[in-house]
Amino acid sequence: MKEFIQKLPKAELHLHIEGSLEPELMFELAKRNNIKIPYKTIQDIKNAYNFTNLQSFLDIYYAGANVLITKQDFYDLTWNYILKCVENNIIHTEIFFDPQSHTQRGIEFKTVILGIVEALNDAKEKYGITSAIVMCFLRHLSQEEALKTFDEALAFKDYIIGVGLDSSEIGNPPSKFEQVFKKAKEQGFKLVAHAGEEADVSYIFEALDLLNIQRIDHGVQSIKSSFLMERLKKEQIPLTVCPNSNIELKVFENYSQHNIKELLDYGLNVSVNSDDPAYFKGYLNQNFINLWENLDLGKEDIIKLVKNSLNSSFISDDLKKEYI
Ligand code: ES4
Ligand code: ZN
Repeated sequence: MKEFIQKLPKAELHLHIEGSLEPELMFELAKRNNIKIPYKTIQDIKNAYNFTNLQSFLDIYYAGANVLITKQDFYDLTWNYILKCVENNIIHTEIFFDPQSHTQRGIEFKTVILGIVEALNDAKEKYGITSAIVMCFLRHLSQEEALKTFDEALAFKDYIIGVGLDSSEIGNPPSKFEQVFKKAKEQGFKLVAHAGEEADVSYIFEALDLLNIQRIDHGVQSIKSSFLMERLKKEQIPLTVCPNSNIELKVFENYSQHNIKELLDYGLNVSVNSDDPAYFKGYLNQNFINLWENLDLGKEDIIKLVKNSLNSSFISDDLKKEYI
């Protein structure tokens, strides 16, 4: 089965590029840029990755991102993830980045985006991997700050396919960002948002009805509303589920408690994604393997999950036909 999973050509739709920063590269960049990090060894870093909820992870994730300074750093970060795509047989990836976690530290927007874009161009050229970039707004910050970031992004519009919403969910509902999502829609951006990762289903309803999103990131709390489940099924709204993330952040106690199989069996459009693989013990294949080992998943289920991700991607219909 491991070989079967490995060999399937896959897409990834929910991956924070800053969450692919491996401890080894964090150490190297800290040294290169003369940045102090609170760890003496790579093992120290790994020991710190012991989370109790989303916020306990985010604190460490934002601290880790402080080592990213130059365009080359963002290139190296992205290139290392591309090498993992090759290992995992990921043929198409749609990556999130958090510009505000960098611009807030005085790093220019263009430094971040151009480093990422250059690596993704090389990925296409060297490995034929296709990709897209989705810019996320940090929901713990204000809508005003999101609007400012949006205006800054317009100069790089051609590189950004869509906008998303991430960071601390509870207490920061989608309704806080109605205006900026409306603007993004008017400008032709695709829309996604993290919703129902930890917070209740009202966040998912708001994301759908107030922000008009086309995909829900996580969405595993949907199961608590049969009304919502019916709607998600009927409209085939994609849910980009991240099993390792949900276990590491204690959304579910263990893999056998994860509800992805129930969502799939109900007829929802769910896919498997790695979220922040450097922090959550593994890349895409490992997510599938963990599900396979703990849930009653057949080969058909795995194929369906992979097809869902290719189908729900923002690639052109022509490319979709080629891939599926
Ligand atoms: C994230 Cl797992 C998760 N949830 C919300 N925001 C995030 N940013 C990076 N990883
Ligand atoms: Zn995420």
